[in-house]
Amino acid sequence: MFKFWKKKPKPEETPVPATLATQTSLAEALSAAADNAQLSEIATLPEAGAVASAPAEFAAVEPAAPAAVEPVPAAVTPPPLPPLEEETPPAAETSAPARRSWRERLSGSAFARSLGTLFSRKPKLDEDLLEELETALITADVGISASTELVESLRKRLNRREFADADQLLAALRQALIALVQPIAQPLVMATQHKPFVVLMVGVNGVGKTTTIGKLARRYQQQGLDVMLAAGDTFRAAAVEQLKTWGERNRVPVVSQGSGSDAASVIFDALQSARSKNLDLLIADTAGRLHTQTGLMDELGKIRRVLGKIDAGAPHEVLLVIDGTTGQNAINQVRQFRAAIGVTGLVVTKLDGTAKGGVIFALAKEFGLPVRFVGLGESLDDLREFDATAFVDGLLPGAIGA
Ligand SMILES: Nc1nc2c(ncn2[C@@H]2O[C@H](COP(=O)(O)OP(=O)(O)OP(=O)(O)O)[C@@H](O)[C@H]2O)c(=O)[nH]1
Ligand SMILES: [Mg+2]
Repeated sequence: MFKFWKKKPKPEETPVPATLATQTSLAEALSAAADNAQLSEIATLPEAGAVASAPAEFAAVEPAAPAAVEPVPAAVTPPPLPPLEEETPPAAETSAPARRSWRERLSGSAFARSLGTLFSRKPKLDEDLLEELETALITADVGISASTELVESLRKRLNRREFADADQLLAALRQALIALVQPIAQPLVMATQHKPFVVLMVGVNGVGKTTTIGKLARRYQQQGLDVMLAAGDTFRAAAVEQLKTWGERNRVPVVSQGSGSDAASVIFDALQSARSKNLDLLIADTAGRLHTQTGLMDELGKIRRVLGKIDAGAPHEVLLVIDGTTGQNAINQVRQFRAAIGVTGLVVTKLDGTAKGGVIFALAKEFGLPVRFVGLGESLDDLREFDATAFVDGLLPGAIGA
């Protein structure tokens, strides 16, 4: 067993040397994993036949040594799913289960409210309107650079008398906003040659990583994929339990070790297990972390190095989860996580509620990173693939006076 996996080094005193993990041979790493696997707990499904009679049993603990694991046949049909219970379903949602529109979800944002107010008073086409518009965009987190650029291009067109009325200016703003975010509306495509496809969720504390994992697990399972989760947030015991609950709810196996164990080790074990079972998708949770927590940020690099011993391309997707209410700090978060592990896609959560709504435009302007999903609420249906047109139309008034 590897000591460096078990011991959490204090970064200030004993930083993990960058070469430590890479010096380990594959054979050593695998035997270490077999060792670690004894310590890992895999909450998994009962046998298919037992599912109907005992749907809530997830207590089976199974050694993860590959030889002892029966591979899941590729064509296996997932067992029928129980009705999904939301963690804390808001009263309105329990009585109105219908999928809500983007506009319903986004209408409370500062973006939608201020633009709605601005255009509802049938404004005159003049410099005052452009200035108010610029202020509204900046205040709604669109960011100074993107807001200035948007308004400048409208100003040029206004001066060329391209707009007969405010309706036409609004239509031009809509087109410009869509054009800004259309390039980043790129859904997550899982290349089938990666089996399992490994998704690593990262982000600062409380942004919605674990909740999003639960929703993604359910989504992909419904698409017929065999999914496994790795409880890589070993920082808090409650985090492991939270993920296990999602696993039980979705009937998806969850690989975990005790809290305080090494995150890289847990995720390594999970990848080995998912591989031996021929599963399609492994989604790994991680603890929330700030860039100031050097040890935790370094841990991300270690996770990548260790996974690379099994599959050089893993993780195939690093999803940075951003809380949509964060404002311009989102820009710093992307910079920091990019530097620590590399980020291939974003999930922007909590765009409902108190989010100002504009942060995705700022992110698009600054980085151009794909936004895979957005969270428009706490229910399962509220995790949507990012749709540029639906998003912009949800934020803007439908027409002047609307
Ligand atoms: N309104 C709203 N709430 C959300 C959304 N996504 C997540 N949440 C809530 O955000 C809270 C935090 O979610 P978690 O999934 O625990 O966040 P986390 O990033 O895993 O947190 P840590 O593990 O502590 O870093 C929970 O109450 C979620 O229900 C969303 O799109 N909209
Ligand atoms: Mg979490």
